[in-house]
Amino acid sequence: NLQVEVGGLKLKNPVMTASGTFGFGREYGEYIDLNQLGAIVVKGLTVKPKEGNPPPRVYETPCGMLNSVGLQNSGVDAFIEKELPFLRDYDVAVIVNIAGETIEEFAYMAKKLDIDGVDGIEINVSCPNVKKGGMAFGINPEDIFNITKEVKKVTQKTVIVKLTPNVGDIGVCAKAAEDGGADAVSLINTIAGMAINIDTRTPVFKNVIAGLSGPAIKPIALRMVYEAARAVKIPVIGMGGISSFKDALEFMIAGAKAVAIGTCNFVNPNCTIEVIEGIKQYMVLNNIEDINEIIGSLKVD
Ligand code: ORO
Repeated sequence: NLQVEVGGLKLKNPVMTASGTFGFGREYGEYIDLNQLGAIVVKGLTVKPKEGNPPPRVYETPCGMLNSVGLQNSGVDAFIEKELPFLRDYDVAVIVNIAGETIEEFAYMAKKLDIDGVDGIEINVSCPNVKKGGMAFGINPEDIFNITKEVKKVTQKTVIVKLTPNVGDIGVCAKAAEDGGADAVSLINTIAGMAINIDTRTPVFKNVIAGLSGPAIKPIALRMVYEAARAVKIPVIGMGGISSFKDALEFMIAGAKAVAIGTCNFVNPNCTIEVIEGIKQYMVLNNIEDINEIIGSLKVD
């Protein structure tokens, strides 16, 4: 059995896409069978259409990627009108990532999205690229608590809170989400990083700070997922540099009930499918009948 339940949401398997790396599934639908995914987490939405940050928006490092997209998207209404009908044609859970600038905006979008075809809401309190300096609501446990509470009031959907790693104690942030009524937490969003052009001695990104993702952040993400899973009773969705089924299993053993694949989608569009297949083979080889046996099974003396 590959089925897992994440905060009331039954997923056919624990592998989902990470917000912002999979668009709304259209492009990837040409390469892979979207029906095979545990869930699709769509690109972050804002109340109004957003142009995003000036270029460059991405920059490759030897072991990861920096991004400063700035939440470019066409807004929540365009999503409901144009993208959701496409996703509804598939038998896959749809989780909608929302990024408000105020508590009211989060609640406004969550209420609008309390409709058929949306299975879950992911509250994005962790985008590093909107305010200069890379700060987000997610660095303040009180903000996490309040936003979660207001969103929970207006939606029947599974509410997931996406946490930022740019904090001292991730357990406290995960607990704030749980106390606010979250059904699950997901982590990590990108780690604040930067790059400099040595010829011009200027920052590569206009905002100076950008979000680091990919293999470079995996050990940090794994440690934070482990800490968060110990701090809360609600399910944890683990992500950060997962590029193989082995990476995914590490996160699950550390306590993640599900995992999300982000940056690897850019490198290998078939990555999610390969991870699902790899987990299946691992289970057969190790006589594991139920994936849930693996979750949080880390042996620590
Ligand atoms: N980039 C990230 O790394 N995380 C987010 O949540 C959003 C963005 C972006 O749109 O720039």
